[in-house]
Amino acid sequence: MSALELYSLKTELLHAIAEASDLDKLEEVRIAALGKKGRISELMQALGSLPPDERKAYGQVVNSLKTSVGEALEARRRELARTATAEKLSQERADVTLPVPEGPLAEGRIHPVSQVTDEITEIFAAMGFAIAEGPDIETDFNNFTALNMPPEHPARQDHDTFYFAPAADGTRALLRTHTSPVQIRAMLKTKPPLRIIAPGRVYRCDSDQTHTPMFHQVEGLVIDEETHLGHLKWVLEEFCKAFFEIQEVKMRFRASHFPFTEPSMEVDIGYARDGDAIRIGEGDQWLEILGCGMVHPNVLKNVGLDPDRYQGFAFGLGIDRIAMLKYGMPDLRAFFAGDLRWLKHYGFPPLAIPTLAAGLS
Ligand code: 2NL
Repeated sequence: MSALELYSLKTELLHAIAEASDLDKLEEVRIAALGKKGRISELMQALGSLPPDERKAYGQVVNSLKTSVGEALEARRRELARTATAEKLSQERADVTLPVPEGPLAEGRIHPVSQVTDEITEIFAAMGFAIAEGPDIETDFNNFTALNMPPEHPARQDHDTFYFAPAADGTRALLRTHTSPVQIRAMLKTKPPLRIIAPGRVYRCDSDQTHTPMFHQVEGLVIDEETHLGHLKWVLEEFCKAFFEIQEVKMRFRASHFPFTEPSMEVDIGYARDGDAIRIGEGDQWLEILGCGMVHPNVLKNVGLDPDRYQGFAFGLGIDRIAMLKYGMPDLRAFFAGDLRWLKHYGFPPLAIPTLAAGLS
């Protein structure tokens, strides 16, 4: 091939590269030039049959042609890939203001227990509490002994505990009867100050109209050096206002007893009947909603904290009960029956995530 022919081949190939309008077309050009039977590859193969004195100079020309074409191919490939991505992005842009299409996302419902758990954790998270979790299967120490209920303590009987078969060393695992063991684990692991809430499943061998063998609880715990009852009252008042979405709340703290707190209190919230509905926060009827108190010095000692330096408060409430109250669900057992008609009626849309800013419910 003459120098002129080589030059025009180069012009032709560079032109075809520039004209290739997508990556597939560019690939065709590449194969036609540099593929096994491509035009440049054939020139390279023909080198072998040239007389040695011509081979070197001609080889250099063909090689430089090959390099130029290769570089032009790569530059064009990058350019086309970039525009292909931009094109794809512009076509695949999602309009997030469109309604959720028919399908699982529109059909599905969030169980009221999950909804209320999210509402409660959202409120405490905004007050600076961290969320703690632990296993459903617990040790006797974490569930009872550490909480100031030694092996023969009578309060253990009130818990109707599900025990596992004893291990070889005589210890018996159990299904936690409250979420307190989560807070015991937290105190054993993390040095104060501590502010946590522990939501989760708990188990008691008890089943009737108002009790199911598995139910849900949230407990809260604050441990610091100057924590007192005033803090506890404020936290619970703010919680009730936020949870029931009301401006003012009437609350009553009654003396009570728990082995793990001293003093201990049960908290009632005022309400009024309004036909079939009840109005929370006003009126002269009382409804018990939670238990609380200052953490017992023995509990602090049991997790290795000095009760002369640290104090704290704790509280516990039943999620299922408070969900029934807020959303007017009359029958606890329906919660765990798995009836889709019930879930359709009482469940929550999956994308309506409760936040304090947008309103909880
Ligand atoms: C109730 C009462 C309560 C606690 C739970 C607690 C946890 C630790 C230490 C001290 Cl680690 N206390 N939890 C305290 C008072 C009451 O629950 O009626 N729950 C449904």
